[in-house]
Amino acid sequence: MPEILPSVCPHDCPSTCALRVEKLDARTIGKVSGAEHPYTAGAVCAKVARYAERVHHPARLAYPQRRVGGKGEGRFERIGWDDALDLTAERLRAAMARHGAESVWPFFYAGTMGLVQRDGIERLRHVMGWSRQHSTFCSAIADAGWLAGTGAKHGVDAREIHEADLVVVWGGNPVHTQVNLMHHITLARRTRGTRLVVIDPYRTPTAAKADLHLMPRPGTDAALACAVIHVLLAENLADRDYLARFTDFSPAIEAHFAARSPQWAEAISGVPAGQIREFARLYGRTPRAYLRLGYGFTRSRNGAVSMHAASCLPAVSGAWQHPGGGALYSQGGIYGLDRTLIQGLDRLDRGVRALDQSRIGAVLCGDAEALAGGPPVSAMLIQNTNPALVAPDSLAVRRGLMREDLFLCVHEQFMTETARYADVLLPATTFLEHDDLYQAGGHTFLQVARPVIEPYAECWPNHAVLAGLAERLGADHPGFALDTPALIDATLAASGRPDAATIHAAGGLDCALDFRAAHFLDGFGHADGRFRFAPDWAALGPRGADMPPLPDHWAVTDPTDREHPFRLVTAPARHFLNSSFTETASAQRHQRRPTAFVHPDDCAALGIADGAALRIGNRRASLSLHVQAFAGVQRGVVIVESLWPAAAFPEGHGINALTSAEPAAPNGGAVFHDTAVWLRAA
Ligand SMILES: Nc1nc2c(c(=O)[nH]1)N[C@H]1C(S)=C(S)[C@@H](COP(=O)(O)OP(=O)(O)OC[C@H]3O[C@@H](n4cnc5c(=O)[nH]c(N)nc54)[C@H](O)[C@@H]3O)O[C@H]1N2
Ligand SMILES: Nc1nc2c(c(=O)[nH]1)N[C@H]1C(S)=C(S)[C@@H](COP(=O)(O)OP(=O)(O)OC[C@H]3O[C@@H](n4cnc5c(=O)[nH]c(N)nc54)[C@H](O)[C@@H]3O)O[C@H]1N2
Ligand code: SF4
Ligand SMILES: [Mo]
Repeated sequence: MPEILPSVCPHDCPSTCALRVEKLDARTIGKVSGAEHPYTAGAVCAKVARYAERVHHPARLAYPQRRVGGKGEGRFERIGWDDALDLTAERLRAAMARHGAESVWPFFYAGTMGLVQRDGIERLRHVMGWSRQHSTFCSAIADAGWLAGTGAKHGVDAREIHEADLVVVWGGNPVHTQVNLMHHITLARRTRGTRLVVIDPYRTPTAAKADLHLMPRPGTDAALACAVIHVLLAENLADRDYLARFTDFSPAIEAHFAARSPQWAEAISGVPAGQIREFARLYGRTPRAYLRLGYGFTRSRNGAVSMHAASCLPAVSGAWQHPGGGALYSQGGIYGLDRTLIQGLDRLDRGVRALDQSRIGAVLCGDAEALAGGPPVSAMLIQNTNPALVAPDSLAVRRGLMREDLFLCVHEQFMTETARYADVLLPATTFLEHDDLYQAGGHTFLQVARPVIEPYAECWPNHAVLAGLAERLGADHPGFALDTPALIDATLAASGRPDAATIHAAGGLDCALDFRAAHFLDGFGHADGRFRFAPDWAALGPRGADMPPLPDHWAVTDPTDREHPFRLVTAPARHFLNSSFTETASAQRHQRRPTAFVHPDDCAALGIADGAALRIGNRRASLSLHVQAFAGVQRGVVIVESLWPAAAFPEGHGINALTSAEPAAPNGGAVFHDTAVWLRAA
């Protein structure tokens, strides 16, 4: 019998699954499955069930390397760890000597969600005074939109789905992106007859399972939400007492919604007025209505307005008061961890410039505004992200990475699009080979994971690389002197939580808020305790001033015109996780080839046969892929499930060559699902 060890999935996914890993020997795993944990409930996605394929992949980076070919060519020679870290430290010091500390820009994202391995790079940054990162790839827009109304980043426990009579999945596709949520919804439907409504511009596998699927044009969700509220108010389905006690509702706000009818919303969203009314009545007549708000509908220039508008629904109906009623976007705000030691917050200087990670192309290409008027970025250290593929306006990113005067150190598990541009390339462990501490967005558990197997070849964890550089750079901070388990224990102690061994032995620590707090029954997160229909957008970011004062359709999305008649949505593919897993043969087999879902009538109008070659493009770039005639989408909308590697396209660049790096309001954020394009037969 192989040994079975516990672990935690580190990937960038709200589920943060509690895992059971079959250990075959000191260096080898077998199957991965879901642990008996209240949220994971024994289920994991197919990608991670097959993790042996990724962790034991022959293309794993095995040892440090130094570039010998031209930038981006991908030719390297093997070197030792000492040489690699010496060389990196020397080049970082040289950049600082030439242009100052702000010319070094450490860059990271959530390839691992472990707090030590993901966020430790912040400690080195702050101690050295290097440029800060404004993290905007994923949640900046959604966070602002959610906080605008509720004022606090938490919501109703997903376990309450079992007490709900209606679940609304708005702008999320859990069958692809968060399989455990689907598991709980399916159980509730079976045991309680819970109904499911999905709001998504295409018939995703989640939408295909729904009792009702509303299929708006991308970027029109606020109009839809306003019309739903219009019906609730007009048909006596609003909870007037709740509105008066818990919100800033007023006659002026009522008049605003009275002018936003289902017919008005139909003209904007393409969702039939009758369907909007049907949904509003179902929602308004179901006290136990659970709204699960995804990220997808916020990846637009008006995404924060859409998120806020949708979050107004339970404030109008009063669903927050009932078991199984209310909303969840993320539980990210409940953990209350003291991150000082991990992130070196005691050394944070807010006077140091912060550069927007989604504008990495403009930053590296020397755009003065993107550089906040400061020096050029001339050295980078990248961990846990693949910006050459995943950042918007990716051709600009690649132009920037080609700069001969830029020093780039990439710490990675695989030879990604970004790794190919490295001057120094370092091999990273996976979560199965290092310790970490995890919190979750989709559930409420803090979890600790220990290594299951020994590090592969010469791979190092992120923490070790940072400590090695800190030593060479003379960066002094207690966090570098501790090993990862000690860093976790010190963080837990500073946060008033039990130690790592206790949490590990218990299979996690439930940090759920009690019913009243989770349902905001003691008030919302704002000073006056009220939900806000009229947000203070300006307080949420520098681009808040021009935003609509009340929920409304805000027509700032990439406009279609005669040359660009289609709206492109680049929704996540089931078998890829951002740019991860694209290296595995099984994922490639399942996803087949880059495909555009296009309405059959649009295919006919364009003279493109189902399965034919297709080109998609705009002013930034064009790409070749294949078409699939697909009736589950409005005319004028095209879906390309992502993120295929650049090499999957004959042009050698990925889908983000088409997306814009224009920052969303109010606080920045990438607008991945907001792109006007043309389609042509290839
Ligand atoms: N298999 C897989 N799982 C993943 C990921 C992955 O790439 N692959 N990525 C992970 C990450 S980093 C994240 S942040 C989460 C994201 O997971 P989700 O919260 O599910 O968000 P998205 O996947 O961006 O988009 C979800 C849905 O939103 C829809 N959508 C796009 N535009 C609009 C719109 O204007 N209105 C409405 N109503 N819907 C819209 C898309 O069509 C898509 O079906 O998933 C995580 N899980
Ligand atoms: N067109 C389009 N673009 C998108 C999106 C979309 O929906 N459409 N989604 C966006 C979203 S929501 C996100 S979050 C971003 C995410 O995009 P990325 O930040 O690139 O995220 P991942 O692909 O999850 O992980 C990046 C890398 O982290 C590495 N990694 C994992 N663990 C470790 C570790 O412990 N140490 C080190 N050194 N490396 C590690 C992996 O090998 C992987 O190559 O993509 C965004 N880009
Ligand atoms: S569903 Fe998400 S958290 Fe769970 S195993 Fe898959 S990627 Fe990891
Ligand atoms: Mo994300």
